[in-house]
Amino acid sequence: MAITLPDLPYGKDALAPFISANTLDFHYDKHHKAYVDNLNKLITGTDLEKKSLEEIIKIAAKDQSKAGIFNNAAQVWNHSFYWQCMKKAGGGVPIGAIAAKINAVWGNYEKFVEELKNAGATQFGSGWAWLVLEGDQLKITKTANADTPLAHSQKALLTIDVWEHAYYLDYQNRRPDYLASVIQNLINWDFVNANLS
Ligand code: MN3
Repeated sequence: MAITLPDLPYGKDALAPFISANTLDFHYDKHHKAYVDNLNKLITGTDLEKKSLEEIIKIAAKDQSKAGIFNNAAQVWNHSFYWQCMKKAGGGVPIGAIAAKINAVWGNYEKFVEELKNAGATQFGSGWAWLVLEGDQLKITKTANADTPLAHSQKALLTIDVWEHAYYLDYQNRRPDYLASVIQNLINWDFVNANLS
């Protein structure tokens, strides 16, 4: 069972002008695909070959000798999840069950946005900003490089990729502008609500 590159849930130009088709050409076709190809090379002929992606991540997270496998597997999962966290004409104030939960934890949407932006902006170097469930507790977190909530017994609800390859073609060094733009214009709250239930 080879790991496969899932289709993007929208066309390459669906997220423009906030994330350009040019960025998706590189980010999905080159970066995401490379993680899939690298992972398949690393697991072919090993006992991980028949495992699911989630199982591979959890096994490799506990074994330092499998760091390369973990990095590629987690990046495959994180990217597949990230694409689904966005949609054309998304973003803005949340709807559904997540809205009440966000208000219960942060008081209001504006404070939540501030914390989420801060997590992404202060992740030193490459990584990810997340909204996760830890038990019943809603949390904003950040992870470095390929690290993923799956490796920490957390349920991912939402992520924003803050590796430079996610925004450099569109925003150059202005990571905070990219974060603000994704939050305001692209977050797929239906997907977040589906993850919550
Ligand atoms: Mn990326």
